[in-house]
Amino acid sequence: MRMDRLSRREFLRTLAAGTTAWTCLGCASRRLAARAGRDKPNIVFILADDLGWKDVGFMGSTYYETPHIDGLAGQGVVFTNAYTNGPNCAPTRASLMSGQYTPRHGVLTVGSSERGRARLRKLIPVANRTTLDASIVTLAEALKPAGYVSASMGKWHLGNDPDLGPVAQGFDVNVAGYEAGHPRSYFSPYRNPTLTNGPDGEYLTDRLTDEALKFIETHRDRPFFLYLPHYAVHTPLQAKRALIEKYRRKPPDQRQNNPTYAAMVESLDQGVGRIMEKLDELDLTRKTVVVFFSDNGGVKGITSMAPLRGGKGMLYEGGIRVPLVVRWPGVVEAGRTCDEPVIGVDFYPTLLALAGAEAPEGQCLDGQSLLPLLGGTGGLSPRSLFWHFPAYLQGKAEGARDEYFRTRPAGAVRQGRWKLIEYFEDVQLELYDLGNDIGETRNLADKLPEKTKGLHRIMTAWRESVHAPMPTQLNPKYDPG
Ligand SMILES: [Ca+2]
Repeated sequence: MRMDRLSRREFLRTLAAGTTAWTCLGCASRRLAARAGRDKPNIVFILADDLGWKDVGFMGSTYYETPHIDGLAGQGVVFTNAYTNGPNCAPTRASLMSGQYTPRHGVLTVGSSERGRARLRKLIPVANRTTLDASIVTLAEALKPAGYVSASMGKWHLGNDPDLGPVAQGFDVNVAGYEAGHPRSYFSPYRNPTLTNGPDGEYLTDRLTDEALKFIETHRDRPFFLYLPHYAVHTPLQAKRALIEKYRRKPPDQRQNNPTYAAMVESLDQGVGRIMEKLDELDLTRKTVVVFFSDNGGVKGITSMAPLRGGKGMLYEGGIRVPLVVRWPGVVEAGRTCDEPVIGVDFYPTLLALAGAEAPEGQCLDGQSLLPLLGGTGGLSPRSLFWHFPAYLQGKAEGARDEYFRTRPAGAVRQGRWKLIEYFEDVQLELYDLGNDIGETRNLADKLPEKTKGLHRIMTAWRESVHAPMPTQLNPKYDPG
């Protein structure tokens, strides 16, 4: 099915209009909508864990080798300003599944919000939810009425079945997903309650790929949604020996130079390659939308996001800006780059729109459909992007404000080229011009007070609109001396 440019646009408009709106469309569009209904695209959503903005070849890494992911990038559109909803794992996943900013579902951080030494925490942080409420209509639940069979294969991190795991939340199949945020072992025996062990020494990333290929084979004749949240490349750093040896022999980059981590990245890349190959083999490539994304920035000390500041756990760009590719042959023009800022919650409306699925009634969705950007037919409505992280994360990290915490309770807003970060302990504001200073090296808050105030007002109003909980109580144990 090769679409010329005009019919491609028409096709996208039809999808964007949704299945209920066809009566107002012309005959040609109605035919296209009918075809869209019959030929709903499959969705393969590959989510890497802790993979940093520059941890793939197409984003500039010269040490890690990711030829398959780079190939995918060359066949799709690369988003250079793609953000996760949280600077760590669970918040981003809860936002992907719900389509909502973190204050709405309450998964604000991983585990306890009270990390680090009590005497150094000035505020009592906001209590965290560690599970996604069952009442939320997840992406899998929303796609089901449109005829999609779905699987979650890998890290879930939002609760356990039978009440809050992937199956409880609408997936037909769950492999390896439960409450844990990292594997006990990357090698079988896995000691994972939702994954049977393979032969001793089997590698988890390979196994998840095997399971994904089986799922694709089985459901080749109907629309499927494969959510593939790899455990890789989260710690523990464990990789296949031969690959580690390969990178030990390779001259390291000044900043990216961990052979085990590099080997983990390569295994992830091989998995992506095998999925692409399977789609080709089954003649599904043109019928399948493939998304490649990460859940937060890379971990400082293991990898480098330079020139971005900071890493996982921080609201600086290194913590929340990640690689993103979307491939959809016939709709997305190959080899394009898009600089428009996009964020995790955009996937929910995007995937619903391309599947012709209805948005759940009464569930506020915070993102925008990316279909106009994917098809190159238009832009998004003007908006700001927001982050809310009213929690403490311990650990020294380059780019942090002090040596005890990766982050103290904070919020951030991005509007166009501007980004404002607020640290809640002392209403400390930092303003950055990302257009000129992608590394967030020059705080312009004092130099541009009007811009700073304006963005702060926008962020405050947003917090009120989503009922974002703020830490306001002083910690009686606080004793910085
Ligand atoms: Ca993560």
